[in-house]
Amino acid sequence: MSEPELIVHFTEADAARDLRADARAGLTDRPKWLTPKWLYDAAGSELFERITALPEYYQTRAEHNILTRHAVEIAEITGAGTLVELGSGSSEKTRLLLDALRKTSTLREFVPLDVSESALRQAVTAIAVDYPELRVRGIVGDFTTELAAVPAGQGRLVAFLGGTIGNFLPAERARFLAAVRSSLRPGEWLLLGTDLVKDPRRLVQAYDDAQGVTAEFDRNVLRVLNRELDAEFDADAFEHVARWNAEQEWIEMRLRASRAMRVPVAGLGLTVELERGEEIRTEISAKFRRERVAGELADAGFELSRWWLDEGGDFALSLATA
Ligand code: AVJ
Repeated sequence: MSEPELIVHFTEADAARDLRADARAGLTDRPKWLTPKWLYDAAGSELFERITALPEYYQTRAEHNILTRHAVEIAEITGAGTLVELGSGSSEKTRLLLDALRKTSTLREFVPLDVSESALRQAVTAIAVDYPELRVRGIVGDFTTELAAVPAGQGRLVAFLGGTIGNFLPAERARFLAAVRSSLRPGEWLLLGTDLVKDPRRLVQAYDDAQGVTAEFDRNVLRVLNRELDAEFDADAFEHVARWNAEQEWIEMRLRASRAMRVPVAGLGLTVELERGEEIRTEISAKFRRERVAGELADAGFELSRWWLDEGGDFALSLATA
């Protein structure tokens, strides 16, 4: 086994600076908002892992179902020498792809990119043990800005799974896809996971589960602000709200103040005032139709080559070529 490498493009100091800028922008805006990126500290990542096992949250299982059935086909079509995974987290689903690419024996290198250095360190070590023939190069970075750091490989397949692209606003999504495209050479590949538009009741349940795990995940962002910015949010005084925005076709998570409050945020030198019932938007999670995915990929300079659904028809994987 060759030792896994870790390239740090994004340090704790960078994260702290970005969090401050985001929190200041969002908490002084009307309506107030926070960026979903900050939901994933150690506690938040653990809560998200629990979400993926909830009966209401079908996305992870659905994407797993697609990969189980089509990973070999993906390997055969792309013949990728380098697998790049954006926002890889624990890289669990990646193993399905790695196994398939290993079978077709084209794969030489795995490059996971994630903001969380600790998650990446664990993932990279585990993968290097189980796939000793691979060169493993983890990049600690923000996948919205750090794509240029992805090394030129031998025929790259960039995987952006889990439906995370849904967390971008439409303009951010367009910018992101264009950046991915410009980091690739013609003939290289993008594998993109997107959740699909469906019965709003199922969508709302997926983001407001009966056990309240998603509510805790949502409220955890306030605990992150308390710890990182010396804020004094009483997280339990916020109610978790999941709402379907039919016009935009996205789910919104919000935290609703159950009483009026003035919250000191010492690290930003400001006090956040909330009215009773006022909401802070903490996430959007866009849901897609095939035409939209194909159109947005085309706008970014990709051509949609394959479109696969899980057996329930809930989730899609797109394979597109640059
Ligand atoms: C990890 C971004 C795909 O948007 O469904 C889960 C995060 N939020 N429950 C999603 C999430 C609430 C999730 N992604």
